[in-house]
Amino acid sequence: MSKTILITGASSGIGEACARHAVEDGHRVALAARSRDKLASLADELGAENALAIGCDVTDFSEQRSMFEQTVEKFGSLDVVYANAGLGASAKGTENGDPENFRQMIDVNVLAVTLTAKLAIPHLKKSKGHFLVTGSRAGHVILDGSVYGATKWFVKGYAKNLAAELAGTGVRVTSLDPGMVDTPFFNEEKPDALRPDDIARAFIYAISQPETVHVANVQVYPVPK
Ligand code: NJP
Repeated sequence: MSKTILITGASSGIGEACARHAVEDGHRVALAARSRDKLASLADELGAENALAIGCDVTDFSEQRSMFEQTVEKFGSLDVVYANAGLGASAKGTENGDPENFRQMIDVNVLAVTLTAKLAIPHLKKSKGHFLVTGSRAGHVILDGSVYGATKWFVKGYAKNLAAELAGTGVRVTSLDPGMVDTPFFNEEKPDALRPDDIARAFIYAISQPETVHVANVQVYPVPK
């Protein structure tokens, strides 16, 4: 069945790859991020009937509200919402970390995810839809002093709490937890890392299950060396 899918952080990396795979699979996508130019050229490539570019800073609740309004106005309904926007640490650990970077990570990786979920719920209850969020391997392991890692521990716990709140509504919640992926998230290339397409296949797997199947968590890691 063709679905309407809203993806935050769709201007590069994992979100962009998920959007491409979704359209290849016959779905329609609303693409959200701050980089309007990148979104516009991706939407162009995917076709105006399949894709809508929406400039949105996810830390701003009113911009997110407008993102949902624009999506439903164009496509009529909303089946899948993927809270994928996120950013990493500018330095390792807490002692050497930059307080402004701590604030940005918490705003985007934690607060914005809760805002996306809050706004998604009424739409997803109507469609018996699916909420996904990008966690991380960093939310499963101890990384010395890592504020980034702790934001992803939040994501792991929050996805479970949200699934519990939505039990009985037909809405499913999935946290999608990658290991290292070669994306602009890093300032240098990561040849041994996963590719964004590897995560996009997991995304498609999660949203393609029958209504009776809840994929609660998908962990996708590079094969250990
Ligand atoms: O990184 P990147 P990934 N408002 O930098 C957007 C997690 N993860 O695809 O606003 C709206 O290519 C930004 O768009 P823009 C990671 O924590 C990654 O790797 O235009 N959007 C861009 O589209 C994150 O949750 C790895 O700058 C905002 C996107 O976020 C997710 O994967 C491993 C925004 C980031 O794309 C996608 O990251 C792992 C804002 N305020 C988890 N701020 C990995 N790469 O190894 C940022 O375990 N964005």
